Amino acid sequence: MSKWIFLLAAVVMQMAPGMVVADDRPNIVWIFSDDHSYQTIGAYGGRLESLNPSPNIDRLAAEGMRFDRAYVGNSICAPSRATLLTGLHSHLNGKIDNIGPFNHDQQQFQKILQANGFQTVMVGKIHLSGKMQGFDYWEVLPGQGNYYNPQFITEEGRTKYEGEYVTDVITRRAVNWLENGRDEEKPFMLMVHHKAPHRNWQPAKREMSRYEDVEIPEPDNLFDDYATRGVAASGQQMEIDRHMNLESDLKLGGRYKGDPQYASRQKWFEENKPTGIDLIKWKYQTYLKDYLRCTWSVDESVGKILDTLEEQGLSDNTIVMYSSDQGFYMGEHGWFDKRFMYEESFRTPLIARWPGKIKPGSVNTDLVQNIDFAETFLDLAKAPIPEEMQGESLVPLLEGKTPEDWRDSLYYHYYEYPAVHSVRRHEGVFDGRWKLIRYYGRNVPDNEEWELFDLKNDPSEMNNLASNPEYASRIATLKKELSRLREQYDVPNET
Ligand SMILES: [Ca+2]
Repeated sequence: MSKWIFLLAAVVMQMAPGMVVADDRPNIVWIFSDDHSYQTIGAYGGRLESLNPSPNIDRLAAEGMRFDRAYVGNSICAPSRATLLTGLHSHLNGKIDNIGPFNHDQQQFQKILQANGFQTVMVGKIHLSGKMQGFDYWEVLPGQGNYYNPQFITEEGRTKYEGEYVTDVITRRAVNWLENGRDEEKPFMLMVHHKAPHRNWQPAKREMSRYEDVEIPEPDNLFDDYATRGVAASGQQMEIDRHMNLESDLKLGGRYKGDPQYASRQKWFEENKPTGIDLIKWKYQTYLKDYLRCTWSVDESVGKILDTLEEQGLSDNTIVMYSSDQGFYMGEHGWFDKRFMYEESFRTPLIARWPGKIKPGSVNTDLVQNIDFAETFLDLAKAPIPEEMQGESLVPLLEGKTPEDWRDSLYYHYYEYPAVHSVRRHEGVFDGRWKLIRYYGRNVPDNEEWELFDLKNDPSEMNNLASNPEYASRIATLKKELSRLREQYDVPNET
């Protein structure tokens, strides 16, 4: 008997710390798009649902869980990706804006997954210059990448895919890895990161007639006048009216002159010459259609990946998650782009399917944030979670068992100013109903300006209540909560 115990002990001692014996751990497929708004995903409902814009993502939601209160900590591309990998808010992972470098040497969840027996793969857009670490295989776009004839960087160098559309290439490379690249002895983490539908919203040529004769519903606040709100809302540069460019955004004239993909648009515009309100409405329609054509290809990609998992016999033991690096304005407040703490860009889609674990068709309304993703992946892999990571694992939520002490507020902080789109620096707190935002620094009156919104009665955030004395105690409570969050997340005092 004691001999058996000795043998067992010897086996255990030879295993690496944290290593799990029999692999009952799920594979993870993480599909991540760039600037994909929840408003353009059918499963989220809303004014665009009737267009049926995302049948495959909707299928994922029907078979899994939809998170209705998933948010980011800093609504802009590269910082959101840095948070995804590190599980840290921007001020601690160092990537506060799109401009500064990302320190790849720091701790990232994929390094821990790899050390714990997972195969780790990244295909697509990461928008963090420098060599990826912790991936067995990576193939990424340089910077923003190109929609057509895209180049990809790997450990070995660059490859250009002539005559191809970026979403198709990313899908095919991911499918190819699932079919031919796997080590069947190991669970895997496959990250499929789309460039689409990032500005300037260039669709696959085959999609140009989609939505051609459709009138896209407008948001009620397409003609927002920014009354009641502070200088940041009126001083931004992301209006469809004043800042959306006819050539680079809407593909009229200049480099698009004579391009057959946009010939009928060009012809219509020359014949009709819309101005004033008509021009804004035309820009809105054209922008939304190009965007939805891009997201259609992303949705097709989701379908192909789900089909491949099924064909490979992997569906049952794979959790598939879909999200975006942040939300986006689809004409709400008259805008395109992101950056603000207002709902459309602060919120992001999050959908997960995990057969046998997630109840099909379920909806979660807990406050979750992109600081939670890294810890979720580690928890799924039964790998150790570093103390420093700032989120919480979503695994209990996926299993329908939200902990009693789950967070009841979120911290947000946007830094990139002065910069493109001119959105002032701001931070804030959101408790699921009340949102308090503090704009500060350059080009903010008296260096500080506050906004308060009641999302229950004002879901479009049109009515800033910050200067209304009736809400003084509400503001005091939220300011206290903001200070508490700053302390909890180690936000430096100078910001
Ligand atoms: Ca983005």
